[in-house]
Amino acid sequence: MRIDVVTLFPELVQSLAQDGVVGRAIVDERVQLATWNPRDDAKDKHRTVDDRPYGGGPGMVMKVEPLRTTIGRAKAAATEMAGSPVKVSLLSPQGQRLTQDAVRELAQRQRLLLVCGRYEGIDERLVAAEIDEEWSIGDYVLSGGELAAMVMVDAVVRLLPGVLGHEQSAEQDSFVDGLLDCPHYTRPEEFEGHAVPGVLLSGDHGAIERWRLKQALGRTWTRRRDLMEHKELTPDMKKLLDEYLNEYDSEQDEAE
Ligand code: 58G
Repeated sequence: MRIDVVTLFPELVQSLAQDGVVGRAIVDERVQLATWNPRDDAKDKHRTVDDRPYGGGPGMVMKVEPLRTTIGRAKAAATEMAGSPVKVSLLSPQGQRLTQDAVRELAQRQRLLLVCGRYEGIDERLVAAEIDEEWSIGDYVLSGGELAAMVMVDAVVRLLPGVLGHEQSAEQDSFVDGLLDCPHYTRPEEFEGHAVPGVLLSGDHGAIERWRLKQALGRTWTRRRDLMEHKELTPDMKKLLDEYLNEYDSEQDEAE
């Protein structure tokens, strides 16, 4: 996948390439990450990218130019690679919510072109002319689109074929079947008087799978019931959830 990011802070976005899953994917050439800085397209002496808002009020607004030129350059470079035009995506609190379903859809694409705003936002005429879709990572305000874009890149890249090893395949994750993840344990077998659940030491893979599903169902029910409202549970899942609620009644989750 090719990812182009328009940003006044290219070093911040490129820090994704330094470590971790995304860094590895870039080294392995499964992902190309390019950044485009509107500052480089500002022709005046002070390389101005912002201006005061019409109508007054605090803060500044990103000007149509040079941002339009930068988006145009990024678009041309991204399109050159594969022919078909790339969708231009803006990160903002006004966008569509980035859910795991949305991440899965984005991971199917050949290219992403992400536009990061700063200040109070971007001149709306630029949004109308150049932006194809708007995404939000959640209901809070950030001082720039970069962190939101980086969240999107991380979530998408880890779903690309070959990026995660067999070991921690994305299929094993939380949200894959719309449920929260089960708890995980590693050595030591006992920590401050708390033992690892016995079933995980049993070697009975069927029992382990059922325990994990039971935990996922129980945690989702107690912590995020909203995720389950539209989910059809099989009779077996209902039984596991019931068992969980009887076993963990007034324990763990309630105390948390
Ligand atoms: C219009 C309005 C265009 C994303 C604001 C651009 C970005 C939160 C999120 C903007 C963000 C999120 C200005 C600063 C948006 C820019 C940016 N805040 N929840 N801040 O995904």
